[in-house]
Amino acid sequence: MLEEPGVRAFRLGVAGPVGTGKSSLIATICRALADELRIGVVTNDIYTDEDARFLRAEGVLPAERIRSVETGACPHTAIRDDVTANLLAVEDLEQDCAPLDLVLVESGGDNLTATFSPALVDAQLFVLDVAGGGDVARKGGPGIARADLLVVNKIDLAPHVEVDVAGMVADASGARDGAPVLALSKNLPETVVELKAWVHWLLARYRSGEHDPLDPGPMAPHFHADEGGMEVVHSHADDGTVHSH
Ligand SMILES: Nc1nc2c(ncn2[C@@H]2O[C@H](COP(=O)(O)OP(=O)(O)OP(=O)(O)O)[C@@H](O)[C@H]2O)c(=O)[nH]1
Ligand SMILES: [Mg+2]
Repeated sequence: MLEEPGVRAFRLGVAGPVGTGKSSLIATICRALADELRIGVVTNDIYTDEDARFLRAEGVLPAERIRSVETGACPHTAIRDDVTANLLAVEDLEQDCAPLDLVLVESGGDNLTATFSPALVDAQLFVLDVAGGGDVARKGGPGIARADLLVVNKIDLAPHVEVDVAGMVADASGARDGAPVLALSKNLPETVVELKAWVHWLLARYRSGEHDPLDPGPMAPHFHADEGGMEVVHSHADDGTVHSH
């Protein structure tokens, strides 16, 4: 539990394309850790509160610890560009249900470019699905490359969709300079144990001050009218991206 009452919770974002298993993963974390940590959840849906209703129906947490934000726009807007609605939801949740150890924020399902701003979460995981194809991990993007953890999810389905999980994990590790990749299935308890261990590890690092929130991007290719045209390539050294001007 919290070392000091009143300290804000560790905030962990869960992003990834539509249907990759974000809500199920959150339900899995809640089930696995409910006896050890006080957890709250904020879900984001574009037009509904479907994900919050799913989690309440799963009975993984007291209903008042599950809040929803209806974004009404591109999912990444609410987790990256203007995080106000989410930040208010997280802060209200932390206040109403204090003390919480962990708040999970689910992004609306988006494409490969969606990542959380560090203004909203302390760390983030990005979820891919083997059923999306073994090549996806190689295609890269800010979440795949720089999220704190990349999850290759639904590995129980791999034989049915002819995906080589070990190959997909190796591709993902290659795209991440060796940063952690977890092959997960909610139906394979040994993988859930690994997910649980990762959350504990990161929470311990956060509490001891060793964890630095990272902004994974994205920095989309763009041009500036007053710069030297399309041939100029420069690097944003602070976030590691390189792009053309
Ligand atoms: N076989 C299998 N199915 C899974 C697993 N995880 C999730 N699913 C299924 O995948 C579907 C989508 O899961 P969700 O958790 O709703 O996915 P999501 O990413 O939250 O979806 P959106 O919020 O709509 O983007 C559901 O039918 C889940 O039951 C898994 O590990 N194995
Ligand atoms: Mg969901």
